[in-house]
Amino acid sequence: MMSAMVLTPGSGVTGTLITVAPTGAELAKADFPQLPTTLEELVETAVACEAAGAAMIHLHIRDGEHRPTLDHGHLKAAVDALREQTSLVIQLSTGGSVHDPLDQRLTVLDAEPDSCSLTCGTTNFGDDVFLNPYGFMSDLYVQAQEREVVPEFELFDLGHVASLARLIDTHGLPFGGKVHVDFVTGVPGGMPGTPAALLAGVAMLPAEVTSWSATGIGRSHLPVAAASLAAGGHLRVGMEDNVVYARGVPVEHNSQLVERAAHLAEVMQRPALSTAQARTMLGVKDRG
Ligand code: KMH
Ligand code: ZN
Repeated sequence: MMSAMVLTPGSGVTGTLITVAPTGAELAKADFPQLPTTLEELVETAVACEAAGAAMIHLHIRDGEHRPTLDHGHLKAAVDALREQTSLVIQLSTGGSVHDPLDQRLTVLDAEPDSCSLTCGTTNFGDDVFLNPYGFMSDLYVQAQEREVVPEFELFDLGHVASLARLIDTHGLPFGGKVHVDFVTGVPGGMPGTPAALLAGVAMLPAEVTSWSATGIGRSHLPVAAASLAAGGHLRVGMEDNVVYARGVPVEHNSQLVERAAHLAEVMQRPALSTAQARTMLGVKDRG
């Protein structure tokens, strides 16, 4: 059956980029044994999620005790394994956990990912503070340009949109010439996970932005996904953001969330982008 295509504003690309964020840095393996924390589990998850429609993976890495780590060996092993076993765009988190020092967060680029997250401001994060002073953002922006890594700008609040504009004005476009952002909504302390808040952020985006996606934490996961699709945005899903599939039904595997996102995108006549289409849309370097 032929499906009508809807043009995503600014990108010139049809379809929906689905990013999976399978692990995060906050949940404990002891509480969520189904959370992929070992390299083997990550690879299995990535393969299943690519088959279900994901084109990018947002990665936080855990150590042998399932604790968040920025250790280079662990990061590089994950990047290499996923590059070998999948064609997903590999995005490493530079946000890490709220306990990671800023200088160590910059070293994430040494693992040569395709993409890195770059959060555009400090955020209250529950009872913690997720620190992103302007100097850190600026250093990360320039180092990503130099390393030819495509940043994904994580926007937790409307002020972050203004800081993104300042970064672009100061340093020019990121590597690849595209500007892709992701609204992370519903974090306690950040912008609420509501369509109204999301649309306020979208309305503020600087003209240089070529594509945007959104995720909603917890119970805002589905409403924000629906609002994003309706407004021409892309989707991020995964256990980093949401561990409840439906009322009373826990997520058992990240691929369930990707499958549902792909279904929603299909219904909205914007089917999941392939990894090749995602690479073009994001301006990712061909790392062979
Ligand atoms: N874990 C959060 C403190 C990112 O990956 O860049 C930060 C975070 C954002 O998840
Ligand atoms: Zn993250």
